[in-house]
Amino acid sequence: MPQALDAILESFHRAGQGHVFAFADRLGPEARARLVAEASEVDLAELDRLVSTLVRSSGAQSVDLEGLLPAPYERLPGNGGDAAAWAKARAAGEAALRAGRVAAFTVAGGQGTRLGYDGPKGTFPVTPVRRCSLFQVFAEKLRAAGLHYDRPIHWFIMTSHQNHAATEAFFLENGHFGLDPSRVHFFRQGRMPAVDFSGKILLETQGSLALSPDGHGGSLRALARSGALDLMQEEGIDTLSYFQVDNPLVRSIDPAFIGWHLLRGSEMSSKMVPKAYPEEKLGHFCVQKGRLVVIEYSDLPMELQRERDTATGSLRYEAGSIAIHIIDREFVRRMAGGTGGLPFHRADKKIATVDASGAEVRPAKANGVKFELFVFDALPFARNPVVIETARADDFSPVKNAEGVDSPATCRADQMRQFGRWLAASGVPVPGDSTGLPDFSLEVSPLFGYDEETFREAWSRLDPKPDVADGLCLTTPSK
Ligand code: UD2
Repeated sequence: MPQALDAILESFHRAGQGHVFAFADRLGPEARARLVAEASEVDLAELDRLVSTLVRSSGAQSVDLEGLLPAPYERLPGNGGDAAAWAKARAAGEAALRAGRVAAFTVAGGQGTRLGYDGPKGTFPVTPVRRCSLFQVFAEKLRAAGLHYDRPIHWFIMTSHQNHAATEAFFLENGHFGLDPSRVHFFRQGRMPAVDFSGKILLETQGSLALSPDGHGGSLRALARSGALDLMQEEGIDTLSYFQVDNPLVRSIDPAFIGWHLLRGSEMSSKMVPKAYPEEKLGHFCVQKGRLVVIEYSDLPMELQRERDTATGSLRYEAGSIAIHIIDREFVRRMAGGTGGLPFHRADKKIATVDASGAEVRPAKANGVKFELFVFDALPFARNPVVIETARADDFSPVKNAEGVDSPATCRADQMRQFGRWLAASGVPVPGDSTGLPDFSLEVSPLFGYDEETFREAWSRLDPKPDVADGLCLTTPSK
C-alpha cells in the first residue's frame, strides 16, 4: 500500500493536483486508504484535457450551431405516417422480443433531491392509488411483457456510488417485484472529480475528493466495464431498450420502436414528441453536417426555440427528446472503447468543500465545475439513426420537481388519464374534467394491462365487471 501511495502522490504532484493529499497526515490508516482509492479512480490525463478545454479556455461553453437544421422523424400513423410501415416495424419488434434479443436498461443514478425526497429516485412512490415506486412500475411492465412474448426480459439498472447499496436493498426487500433476480442486473456508473475554476480538484472533506456521477452518458462505458455487454452477448441479447428512471409512463418495451430500429439497421434510435411549448425543457433533435444531434434546451438560443414554420405554424425545432432510445449492444462496445468517444459537458455548481485549513465550506454560489457525459451525444456516431414520433400521453410524464410541471401530482394525473382512456376504449365511459382527468381515483397495474390493447383483453375477460363509480384499482392478472 505505501508504494501505491507513493506512486499516486507522485502522479498527483506532477499533474499539479498534490493538494489533494494536504490533510493525509491527519487521517488514520483506513481513511487514508480510502482517499488513495478515490484518487486512483481519477484519470489525470483526461482531467487535464477537460480542464484546458472546458474550464480554462474562454468560449468553452459555446455550442456549435452552424448549419443546424430540424431533424426529420417518422410520424405516427394518426399524424400522417405510413401505417403499413408501422405495422411491419411492430411485427419485427415482436419477433425480436420472442427471440429474447431485447433487454431493458434503466439509468437510475439520480437521487430524488429535486423532489425533496431522500433516497434513490427509483424508490419514489409514484402511482396514484397503490403509491408504488418507479422501480415497481417498470418491474411490472417488464414482467408483463416477458409473459406476453413468452421470453422473460433481462433488466439492466445503472446505479451510482451514492445509491447502489440502497437500490439493491430495495429490490431484495421487495422480492424483486416478482422478477427472477438472476435477470435483474445492477451496476454502478463512474465518477468524475469536481474542480474549482482554476482546475484544481476539490476536496469534499479532508479525506475525500468531491466526486460525482459522470452523467447518464457514463452508462456506455459502465455497461462495458461492468461486464454487462458480455453477459448480454452470452444471453443472445443485442438490443437495449433505454429509459430514464423518472418516467413511469414510458412504454419500456415498445415493439414498434424496436422494429423501426432493427429494420433500418440503426445503431441508436430515439423517440420524439412535438414540444408542448417553446420553453419546454427537452433536448432538440437536429441535423448538423449530415449527422443526427441533440441540442439541449439550455444550448439552443430561445429565439430559435420560438421559431415557427410559416406554413404550418408549428415550432420549427419541434422534435423534443424524451430520453428514450433503442441502442445496439456492439455500438455501446464501440463507443465505450474509443478514446474520442462522448464529449464531456461542463456544469457550474455549488460544491461542498474544505478551505486551506481543512474547515468545511458550504458555498452560497457556484464555486466549481462538474463534468458530465450525455447519452444522446452518441447519436452522431451511430449508423442509420432513426427518430420516431410517440404519443406523449402514452409514453412521457416524468417526475422531476416537487411541485408544478413534471411533479408527482402532474404525473399521477397523467397516469389516471391514461387508465381512463383505456376504460373508455373498453366501453366504460369515465366521468372526468375537460382534460380527461377522471373524477375518481384509478390505477391499473401493468400486470393487469400495460397498454390499451392488453388492458382491453384483460377487461373483456373480467366477469363480473367491477363497478367503477367509487374508484378502481386493478392489480391482478385476469388470466
Ligand atoms: C433530461 C434530458 C432532456 C430531456 C429530459 C426528459 C439531459 C441533459 N437532458 O433532462 O433533454 O430528454 O431528460 O425527461 O439529459 N442520471 C444518471 N446518472 C447521472 C445523471 C443522470 O443515471 O449521472 C439519470 C437520472 O437518474 C435520470 C436521468 O438520467 O433518470 C435524467 O437526468 P436529469 O434529471 O439530469 O435530466 P434532465 O431532467 O435535466
